[in-house]
Amino acid sequence: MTTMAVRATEVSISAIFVGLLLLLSASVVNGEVHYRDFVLTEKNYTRLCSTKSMLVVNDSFPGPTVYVRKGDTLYVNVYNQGSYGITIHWHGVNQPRNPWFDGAEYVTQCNILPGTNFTYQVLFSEEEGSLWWHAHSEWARYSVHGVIVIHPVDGTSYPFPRPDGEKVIVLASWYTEDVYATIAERLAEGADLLVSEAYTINGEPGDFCECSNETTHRWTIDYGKTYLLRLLNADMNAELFFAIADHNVTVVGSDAAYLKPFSSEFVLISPGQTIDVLLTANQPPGQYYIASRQYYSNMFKYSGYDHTNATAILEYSGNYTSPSTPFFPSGLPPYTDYKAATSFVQSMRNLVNPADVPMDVTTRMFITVSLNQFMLKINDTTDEAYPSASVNNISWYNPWTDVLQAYYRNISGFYTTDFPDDPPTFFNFTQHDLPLNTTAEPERGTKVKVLEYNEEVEIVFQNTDVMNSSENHPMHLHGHSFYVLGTGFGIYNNETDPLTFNLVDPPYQNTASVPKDGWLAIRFRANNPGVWLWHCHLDKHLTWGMNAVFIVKNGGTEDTSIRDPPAYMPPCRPDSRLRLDEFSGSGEKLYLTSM
Ligand SMILES: *[C@@H]1O[C@H](CO)[C@@H](O)[C@H](O)[C@H]1NC(C)=O
Ligand SMILES: *[C@@H]1O[C@H](CO)[C@@H](O)[C@H](O)[C@H]1NC(C)=O
Ligand SMILES: *[C@@H]1O[C@H](CO)[C@@H](O)[C@H](O)[C@H]1NC(C)=O
Ligand SMILES: *[C@@H]1O[C@H](CO)[C@@H](O)[C@H](O)[C@H]1NC(C)=O
Ligand SMILES: *[C@@H]1O[C@H](CO)[C@@H](O)[C@H](O)[C@H]1NC(C)=O
Ligand SMILES: *[C@@H]1O[C@H](CO)[C@@H](O)[C@H](O)[C@H]1NC(C)=O
Ligand SMILES: *[C@@H]1O[C@H](CO)[C@@H](O)[C@H](O)[C@H]1NC(C)=O
Ligand SMILES: *[C@@H]1O[C@H](CO)[C@@H](O)[C@H](O)[C@H]1NC(C)=O
Ligand SMILES: *[C@@H]1O[C@H](CO)[C@@H](O)[C@H](O)[C@H]1NC(C)=O
Ligand SMILES: *[C@@H]1O[C@H](CO)[C@@H](O)[C@H](O)[C@H]1NC(C)=O
Ligand SMILES: *[C@@H]1O[C@H](CO)[C@@H](O)[C@H](O)[C@H]1NC(C)=O
Ligand SMILES: *[C@@H]1O[C@H](CO)[C@@H](O)[C@H](O)[C@H]1NC(C)=O
Ligand SMILES: [Cu+2]
Repeated sequence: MTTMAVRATEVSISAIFVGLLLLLSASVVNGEVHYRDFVLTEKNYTRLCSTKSMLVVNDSFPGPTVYVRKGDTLYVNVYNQGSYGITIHWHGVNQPRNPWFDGAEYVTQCNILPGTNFTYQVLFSEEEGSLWWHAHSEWARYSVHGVIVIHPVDGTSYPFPRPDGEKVIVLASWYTEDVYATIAERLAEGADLLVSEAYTINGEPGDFCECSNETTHRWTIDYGKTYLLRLLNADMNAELFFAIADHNVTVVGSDAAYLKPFSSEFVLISPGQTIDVLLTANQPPGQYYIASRQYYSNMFKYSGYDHTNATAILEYSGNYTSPSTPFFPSGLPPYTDYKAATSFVQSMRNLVNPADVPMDVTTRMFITVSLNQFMLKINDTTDEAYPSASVNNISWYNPWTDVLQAYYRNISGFYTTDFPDDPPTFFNFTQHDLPLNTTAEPERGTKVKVLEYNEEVEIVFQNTDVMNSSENHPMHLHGHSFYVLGTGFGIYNNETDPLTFNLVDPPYQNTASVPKDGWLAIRFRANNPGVWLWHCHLDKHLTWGMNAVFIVKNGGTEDTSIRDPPAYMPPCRPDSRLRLDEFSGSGEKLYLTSM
C-alpha cells in the first residue's frame, strides 16, 4: 500500500498532553457507571450465497446491544484487532462538554489504529429510549454498529403502560463486495458509490433473498402481550419503510425522546434514526412477515437502488396450525411512495406540550444541500467529472489533524471559521435542469461555523435539484438534539413558511430529513461547548463532502466549558486513503491518490 500524501510530517498530538494528564474517572458522574469492552476483528460471514470477511465488534453482526439508564456513564474500551483505523461514535448521545469522546473521525479524533485500543467515556444526560453506536470512519459502519438502550431511571417509568417484553430490531445494508476496496476504486474512478445488495433485519436478509431462507430472523411472541420494539436504521444510504403483516404499531418515541403515541400501519425510518413502537399480539396466532424496503426519493440521476424486501418472521407461541407461508404486510408502502413518507413524518409530535423550543433565535442559517461534481485533472490534457456534494456550496475536506485538537490547542492551518450563514448565490433551487456551468461545481473547504455558548440557532436546510439529483437528505447533528419545526415543498419562503412552524410540540431529534425538492427547519440551543460534526447520514453523500462543523464556544465558567482532555488520544498522521489529495502544487485542480 502506498500513500502519496503531500505532507509527510507525522504529528503525535498526544505527546503534547504528557504532563497535563487527567484521569478519565476524575470526572464527576451521576447515575451508574458501566464498563464494556468492544473487540473489533475481521470475521467471515455468508449471505446471499457468498462469503466475505468483514470487521465486526465481538464477533457479532449487528454488534452487541448496550444497556444503560438515563444519566449513566459508560466506559467502552475499543480494541482494534482489524486491519483499518477506526473510531466509534455514540450517535445521539449529547456528551455534555465532552467532545473528546464523540468519535467523529477528523473532527474530534483521529483513528484508533490497528493493534491499539482507546477508551471512550460516554456521558448520558437527557436521553431516554433508544440510540446507537457505530463506526465513524470511511464506510466501516456498515458492519460496525449496535443499539444503545437507555432505560428510565429507577423509580420512574415509560410514559405508557409497561410493555410485557422488549425487542431490538436493526435494519442494515448488505454488500457482497469488499466495501473498503470497492469504495476506494469507485472514488478513484469518479464512479457512483456502492448500492447494497440487500437489506438485513438483525443481520439476515430473509426469505425473499437468495440463499437466505434457512437463517431468516424469527421472533416468537405470546398472544395478548404488548412489546416495545426498538427499531434502528443502521443502513448506509437509504431511508426504509418497515411494517408487520396485519399488525399496526403505536409509535411512542424517536431518537431517545418520547412522542405523542400514534398508530400506523408502517414506519418510515431514516439512516441514523431510532424509532420506538409498541406492538400488541392481538391477531390470530400464526406467522407474519416483518418486512422492510427502501423509500427511494431520487427519481432522476441514479436509477440504481436496492429493490430487495428484507424480511423476518413474527411467530406466535403455542399450538396452532398456520398457513404454509406467512402473510406479507399489505401496508408496506411501495418504493417511491412520497405521500406515505410525508404523512409519517408529519405525524410525529413531541410528547412534551409545550416543548422547550428556543424562541429567541440569535443565529439564523439558511443552508443549501446539493449533490455536485468536481472537474478533476486526470492528466495534462483531460478533466473528468467526479461526484461531490456540498452544504452552502462548500464541500467538506477532511483535515488530517482533527478540528477539536486544532481548536483546543490553537493550532492553525487545519480549518477556517468562515462557514457562511447563507448560500453564495440564490437561484431557483428546486428547478429541474439547472445550468451546470453555474451550479454544478462547489468549493472545497474545511469551514466551520463558530457559535457563542447558549446561542439559539435556527437552520433552514434547502434541498436543491442541482444536477437533477434532489433526494431526501437525513441531516444529523452531533452533540445536540434539535426541534423539527417543519418541512415543506419547493423553495423556502422566509415570510410565509415560518407561520407554519410547529413551535408547540415539535419532535426532538438528532436526525431529520430535508425532503426532496423541499426544505427542513430546525432549532437548537448551542449549550454544549465543543466541536460538533453535522452531516447527511447517507454515507455516500458524507463521503462526497455533505457535512460541516459547529464549534460551540465555552460559556466562561467551568460548568460551561469543554472538559479537560483525556490522557491519551489516538495520534494523528497524514492519511489520504479514500480521499482526494491536498491541492497539488500551485494548480487549482486536484490530483488523485491511490492506495
Ligand atoms: C466483548 O468481548 C469481550 C472479549 O470476549 C468481552 O470481555 C466483553 O464483555 C464483550 N463485550 C460486550 C459488550 O458484549
Ligand atoms: C474466510 O473466508 C475466506 C474465503 O472465503 C477463507 O480463505 C478464509 O480462510 C476464511 N477465514 C476464516 C477465519 O474462516
Ligand atoms: C491499551 O492502550 C494503552 C495505550 O494507550 C496501553 O498502555 C495498554 O496496554 C493497552 N491495553 C491493552 C489491553 O492492550
Ligand atoms: C429454502 O428454500 C429452499 C429452496 O427454495 C427450500 O428447499 C427450503 O425448504 C427452504 N427452507 C426453508 C427453511 O424455508
Ligand atoms: C391498521 O390501521 C389501518 C388504518 O389506519 C386500519 O384500516 C386497519 O384496520 C388497522 N389494522 C389493524 C389490524 O388494526
Ligand atoms: C418486494 O415485494 C413486493 C411485494 O410487495 C414485490 O412486488 C417486489 O417484486 C418484491 N421485490 C423483490 C426484489 O423481490
Ligand atoms: C397440539 O395440538 C394437537 C392437536 O390439537 C395435539 O395433538 C398435540 O398434542 C398438541 N401439541 C402440543 C405440544 O400441545
Ligand atoms: C489523458 O486521459 C485521457 C482519458 O483517460 C486519455 O484518453 C488520454 O490519452 C490521456 N492523455 C495523456 C497525455 O495521457
Ligand atoms: C423555478 O422553478 C420552478 C420549478 O421548476 C418553476 O415552476 C418556476 O417557474 C421557476 N421560477 C423561475 C423564476 O424561474
Ligand atoms: C452558462 O451557460 C449558459 C448556456 O448554457 C450561458 O448562457 C451562460 O452565460 C453561462 N454562464 C457562465 C457564467 O458561464
Ligand atoms: C460555488 O463555488 C464555486 C467555487 O467558488 C463557484 O464557482 C460557484 O459559482 C459556486 N456555486 C454557487 C451555486 O454559488
Ligand atoms: C428573506 O429572503 C430574502 C431573499 O429571498 C432576503 O432578501 C431577506 O433578507 C430575507 N429576510 C429575512 C428576515 O431573513
Ligand atoms: Cu444526502
